Amino acid sequence: MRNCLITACSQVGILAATAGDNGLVQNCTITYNGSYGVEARSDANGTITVSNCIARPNGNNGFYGYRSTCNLSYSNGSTVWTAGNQGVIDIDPQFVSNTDYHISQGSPCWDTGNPSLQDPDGSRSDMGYFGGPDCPIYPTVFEITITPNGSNINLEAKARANY
Ligand SMILES: [Ca+2]
Repeated sequence: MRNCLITACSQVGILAATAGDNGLVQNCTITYNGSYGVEARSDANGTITVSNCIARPNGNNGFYGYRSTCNLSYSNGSTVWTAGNQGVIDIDPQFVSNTDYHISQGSPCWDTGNPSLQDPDGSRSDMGYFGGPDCPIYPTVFEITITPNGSNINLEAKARANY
């Protein structure tokens, strides 16, 4: 699971509860859910590898490993029984707003993701949905030219990548 936004779930944002659940969760923003952000609790010792994620605020801890391994790195959220924990912080990610999950300039998630991953601009990866090599890139239109052409019009738009 890469570059997903998981928000407003009534319970856990991402739950690994089936025996043998294994997987990767990378560059996800998991926020405003009713319970844990990411919970690994299968009974068969699965391993969920979580990197470059933001899991706060949520109704319970950001990352929770229980009877299964939550191998965590370069992420932002509170932890219970997680493994690894390199580069993990628990600080306000400074979203643009409660409904816009871009991180603000100066956010502790800016350029603090896994140093082996880059953002599309070549910088060190950011944590969260808008970071990492697979982040969504939206065009921001900054110029529109409309030119009459007989009974039609020609429309030209210039845009830059925005992520
Ligand atoms: Ca970056």
